[in-house]
Order: sequence, then C-alpha cells, then structure tokens
Amino acid sequence: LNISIIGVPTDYGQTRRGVDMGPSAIRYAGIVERLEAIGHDVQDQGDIRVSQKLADGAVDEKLLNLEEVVDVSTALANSVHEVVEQKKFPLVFGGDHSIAIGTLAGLGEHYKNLGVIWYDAHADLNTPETTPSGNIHGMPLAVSIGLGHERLVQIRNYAPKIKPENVIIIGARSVDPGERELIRQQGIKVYTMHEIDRLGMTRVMEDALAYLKERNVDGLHLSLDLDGLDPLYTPGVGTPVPGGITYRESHLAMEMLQESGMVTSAEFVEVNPILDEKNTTANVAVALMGSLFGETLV
Ligand code: DIR
Ligand code: MN
Ligand code: MN
Ligand code: MN
Repeated sequence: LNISIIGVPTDYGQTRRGVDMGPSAIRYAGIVERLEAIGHDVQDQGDIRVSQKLADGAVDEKLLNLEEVVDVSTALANSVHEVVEQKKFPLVFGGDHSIAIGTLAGLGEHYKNLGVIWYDAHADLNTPETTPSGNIHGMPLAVSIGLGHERLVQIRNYAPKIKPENVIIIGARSVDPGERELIRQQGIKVYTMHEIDRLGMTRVMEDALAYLKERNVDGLHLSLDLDGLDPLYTPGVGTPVPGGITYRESHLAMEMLQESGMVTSAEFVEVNPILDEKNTTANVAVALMGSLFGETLV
C-alpha cells in the first residue's frame, strides 16, 4: 500500500490537555518503520497546523472550542481529500476524536456509500442538545450523519458525510440517553461489550463485515478510539471506561479487517502520553496498526 500519514495535534475536542501530543507519541513508538517493515510505501506528511491560540469571543458551554474545531476539521478534511485523490491510503493520528469530523468530511466526496467501523467505549453521537459535557469529541459521529452545529456539519460544504445504516459501533459501554435514542432512531448497528462477551470477537467481526458487504459499501473507514480497549491495556486516554475490549481481541479484530481487504482509510485517536505510563498506549496503537496493515509472524 501507499500510505500517507497525517498527524492532527489537537486537544480542542475535550478538556484534558496532552492528547495533542498523540501524533508524536505514535511516531516515537515507531509506526513508520513498522509499516515499512511490512513492505508498505509510507509518506509521513507531518502534522496539520493547529493554532495554540484560543479564538476570542464568548464560550458556548454546549460546544466548547467550536471555532478551533472547525479550523482543524477543515484543514484535515482538505488534506484527507487530497490524499485519496492521489490514490493513497490516509492514516490519521489524533488528537482527540473530534478529528473524525474532518477525516470523514475528507472521505465523503470520494465514497458515496462508505462503511464506518467505530471502535470505541463511547457512541460519540451527542449533539449540542444532548451533550452532558459540551465536548465536541463526544459528537463526531452525529456530525458526520448530519446532526449538530451547521459549522461542523457543513465542513467542505456538503452533508451528510456518511449514512447511519453504514456505521457499526464496536465496544460501546458508556452511552448517554440522547445517544441511545439516536442509535434506535437512525438504525445504527452497535456491538456493545455484551455482544463481544456473548458472541466472541470472531463472530462480531464476521457479522460486521458481512453486514457491510451486504450493504455494498464502496470503502471502509476504521475510526479507532484507544479507549475502546480496556484501560488495563491503554491507560493513556482522557476518558477511560472499565470493562473494555482486550488486547488480544483487538488484534483479532484488526487481523480480520486486514483479511477482508475492505479497509480504505483509518484513524487512531485519543492517545494522551501525559496520562500514560511509558508510552504504553501509543505502543498498543502501533502494534494494532501492525495487524491492521498485514504484519505476520511466520
Ligand atoms: C461523553 C463522553 N459521551 C460526552 N464521550 C467521549 O462527553 O459526550 N467520547 N469520551 O470519546
Ligand atoms: Mn477534489
Ligand atoms: Mn470516541
Ligand atoms: Mn471514547
């Protein structure tokens, strides 16, 4: 593969500083060498420019740092759009999960029927009306199906970016009341920890991939929030939730995605080295990318 890495050093989507150092932590953990060892052609495009200066003006408690998130999302969307135009595989490093607004905005004009796997402890389906925190990293999936603040919904001047029926959430265990309603109303497919425990990750991924194939998706984006894993394995995240996906289950999921041959873009988000222990979380992210991109042992 021709892989183009884009770093997005932003922490504007939530209120714990340090997740803006995620791209550095992932590079430090050796991602470029790891992907090259598999045989991929890797270009690290460096980081999207993120202003360290907060915009002036009133604070909207239901949409914290809106201006900053709009700026970062627009720049990222343009960059991802261009990478796909050049027939390269966009691999995006966060930053908090608000960056998915930009990533999906960059993909949506190229894929008319994009599938999305949202690997996360959370549903990220809040809107300014339902958010308990005001943090935009809890909203990117809602924004991408066309719900939320117009400035976010209309990045690159089109909406929606994806269809709710093409989204599969895996690993959910912290869902807010408004999100639960949206899941039902929009027909979004969710494998909570209950289904992962009950069916096993093999069945979950088989079902998920079969569902997306049946829907004839023309591309598949993996949006992987490191808090989808149990904090035992990935402690360096801003909103850890116990009872999560294991390290081995996650590798299996990545291997099955690789085997499917369906994945056309990916992002790894919420790595916060400040909250971490010895860069464990970035190391796990890099190991999972090894599996996702076809590393084999023998
Ligand atoms: C919560 C937390 N649902 C919120 N969301 C997180 O603030 O909207 N998403 N942590 O990753
Ligand atoms: Mn174009
Ligand atoms: Mn998330
Ligand atoms: Mn999360």
